[in-house]
Amino acid sequence: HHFLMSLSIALLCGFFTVNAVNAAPAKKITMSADEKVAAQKLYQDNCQSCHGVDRLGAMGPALLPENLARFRKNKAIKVINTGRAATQMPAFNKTLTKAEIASLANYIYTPSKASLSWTVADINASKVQHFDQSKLPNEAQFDADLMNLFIVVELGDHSATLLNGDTFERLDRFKTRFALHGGPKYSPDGRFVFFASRDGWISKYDIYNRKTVSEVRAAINTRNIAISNDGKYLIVGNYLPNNVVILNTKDLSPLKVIDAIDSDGNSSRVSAVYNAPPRHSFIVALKDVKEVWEIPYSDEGGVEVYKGWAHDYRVEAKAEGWKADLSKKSDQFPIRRIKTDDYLNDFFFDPDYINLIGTARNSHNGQVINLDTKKKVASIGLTGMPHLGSGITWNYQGKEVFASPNIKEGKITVIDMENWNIIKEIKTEGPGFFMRSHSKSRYAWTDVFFGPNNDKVHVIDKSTLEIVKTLAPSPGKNAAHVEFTKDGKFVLLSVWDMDGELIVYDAETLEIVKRMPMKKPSGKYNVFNKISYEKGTSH
Ligand code: DHE
Repeated sequence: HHFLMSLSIALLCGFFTVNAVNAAPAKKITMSADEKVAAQKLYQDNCQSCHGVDRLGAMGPALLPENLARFRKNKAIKVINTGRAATQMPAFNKTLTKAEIASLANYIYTPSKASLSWTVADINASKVQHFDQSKLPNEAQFDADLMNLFIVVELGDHSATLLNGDTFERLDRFKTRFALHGGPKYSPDGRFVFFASRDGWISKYDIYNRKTVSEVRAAINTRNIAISNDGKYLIVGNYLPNNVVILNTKDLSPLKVIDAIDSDGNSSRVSAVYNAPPRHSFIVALKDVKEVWEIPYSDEGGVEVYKGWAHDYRVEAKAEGWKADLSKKSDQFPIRRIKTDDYLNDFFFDPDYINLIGTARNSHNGQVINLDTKKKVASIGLTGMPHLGSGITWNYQGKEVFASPNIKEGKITVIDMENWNIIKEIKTEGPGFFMRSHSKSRYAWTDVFFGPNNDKVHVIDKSTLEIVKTLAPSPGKNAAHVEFTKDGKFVLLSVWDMDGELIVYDAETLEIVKRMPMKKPSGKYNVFNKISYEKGTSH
């Protein structure tokens, strides 16, 4: 049922090493009523001022089973005992007894009795305006190629680095919200970047002024965000509550909250949201129902701007109750429902955004669904657990191919996108998580995120589909996630460790050019590659 979650448990039990991910969903914990009352009192006296009423989070992260699913309880006990470096979290081992700390740790893994609703009023009330945007200069306050900047997320101390992609010098390092996840999203001009934290915080950072300008809490437990082509709208996909929230990027005010409910009335978690640029729409992946949604967002004629579904748009619109007049505020963001045969996890889109490739929950088969006709067009016999979300495409012998790593088996699967046949499975030294390339580079890079070889990365020649080199950037430490510079000439790689590094490689000679110490750097995102939807990168 909890597919991806159980996926991370399976991975943890099987493969994860110390520095990868602290993700082990907690066992269901039960406390007697008396124990709970005592623990609640302890919580109110010691934790509430930072972690919020009803454990919903405040300055500190939310302490609810849903938000802690990736955090082992013994790690929680350790954090309560000794505090957390570089945060406001103090050590409680001097003021609380061992039993009290154990009781608190149990308490935070029990469900909250408070109704876990998060209304528009809550969203509005959470808003933090750090700077008045209208008073900030509209030119970059530093000298650099604004298209070749990088944001590097450093998970280790919940920070991010703004990096000059020509000189590889830091332009800024700033605090982020606790536990960011998914790629941050840039405004189409590259000036602003939006981050999402697992606790539902959305932060808007003004690159030109190197300032976090505003923040809002859109939900209690969030998956990821996507931004519209025109940069006006940001959609937030959530597990708690089961909904998507559409924000105005100008001031992060909520424009619409859409509960994730299928046409039969069943509620579902939202596993992810995506922007589909040629369609002028957001795609919403639903975890617990057999539907995928498309939400057209354009104000210029709404759904009609996309030619692909003009053919049946009016018929469909009528059948599904779409409102034709999308210039009317209340009619904005209609839902186009696409019913699927199976629950779909982990998505990838073809470069034209006509087909969606998803893995079916039980069979792990790839399902190809045409978004225009809403029909399944092919099934791909995939084994293990392909990580489609990290897939990339390139041109191989005159045709478009799609390649994705596999979280369970040591292989990269390469698929012909014309007939959906598997062309090749490239054997790797273990299961991997991320994959990257650039249209100007002949190589694709992939990590070996899981297992004993997680310090290795493979460099694959895109024209032969062979591994040409296996690197060990920092032996013994997990190496993962690369991104190219704007021109494809350099590759930035993470040594995913508390005592980690960002390593810059020459993309052609594969020699190291620079090493920068960083605190568990995870993803890194190049402005140009992201805003131009470069084929070798994530979107
Ligand atoms: Fe991610 C992206 C889902 C666990 C780091 N991850 C994504 C995206 C999805 C996703 C749907 C694409 C969203 C986007 O970028 O807008 N991730 C999931 C899961 O379902 C899973 C397996 C379980 C979970 O707990 O959510 C999961 N992810 C992890 C991790 O354990 C990682 C390694 C560490 C972490 O940060 O929690 C992790 N995920 C990332 C990163 C990206 C990402 C760094 C962005 C990659 C990119 O290059 O764009």
